Amino acid sequence: MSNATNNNPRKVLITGANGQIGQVLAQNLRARYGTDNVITSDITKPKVTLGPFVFLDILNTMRLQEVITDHKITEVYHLAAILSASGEWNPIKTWNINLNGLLSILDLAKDTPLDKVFFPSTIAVFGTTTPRVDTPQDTALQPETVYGMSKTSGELWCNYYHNKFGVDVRSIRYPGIISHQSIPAGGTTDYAVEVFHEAIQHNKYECFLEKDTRLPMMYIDDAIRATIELMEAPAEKVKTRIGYNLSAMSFSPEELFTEIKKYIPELAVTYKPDFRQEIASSWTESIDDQRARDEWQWSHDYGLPEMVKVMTEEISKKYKA
Ligand code: AKB
Repeated sequence: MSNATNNNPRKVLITGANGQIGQVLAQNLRARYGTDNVITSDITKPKVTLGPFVFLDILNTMRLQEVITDHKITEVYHLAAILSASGEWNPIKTWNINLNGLLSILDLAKDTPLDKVFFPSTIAVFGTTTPRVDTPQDTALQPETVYGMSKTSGELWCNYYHNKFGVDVRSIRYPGIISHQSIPAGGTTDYAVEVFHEAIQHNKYECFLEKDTRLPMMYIDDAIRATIELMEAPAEKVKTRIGYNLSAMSFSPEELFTEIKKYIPELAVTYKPDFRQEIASSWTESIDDQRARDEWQWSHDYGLPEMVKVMTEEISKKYKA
């Protein structure tokens, strides 16, 4: 990724910025485009504010319009969403937040200076009718969670607004994201972050998935770099306006715990699968991301051993401090 450009006219808004991806994305975009050119927003104030922040409930369309016009926003990273596990507790609210917020943003992008939108999609768009191994870019999308349904529909709306109104909207199907900066909540892949905290603090972990459930995963630095590289790619390279498949590593809980035990041999794991097992079993286990590699030269840096090393180091530092 090249360095930040000077005289950058970009003015970025991140919605749902308090979440796992938003916090790290904001930090990276601020380093590239300047602190004041990146406005974070959410429904609650973050514990630490490192730049401009506004309160924004994504369902309040008037407020959204006000923020976008008052701050002369040119790009929105629309991260506000309810994830797969939480979504099942409140399906209609999840549908409204995940889809209606996106529709308001796409519609504003039609006729305001807002000219670029990022929509995070997910491996949750896949379902049991999708090929499980090396899942192709163009494939069956019959998700079984409301989160997956909202993201699949969101992808189609992005494609529609691009084709019909020329909105420059770009999207990635994120695998499970593994990060040390925050503890994610509400997702099915969260176990892969939780285990580091439990292992380092207590030498034990009770896993809510079966030991052999393999899922696609990605380290946060790869996810952030992919997002920025896609958003900065010349428009003519971005030929796909539904979510790009993106891949870095795939592992099962057992494979992850074996790698962690190289650093924490005392780690004792038990398995107690809950409702999230059914969600995980409906997703695919590895992803073919050749399209992203061909079109905008995506490539990942972190595999399982590199990710476990950096996660163990970073989370250990946190607890020592
Ligand atoms: C979740 O588990 O819901 C998310 C995702 C894969 O989109 N991490």
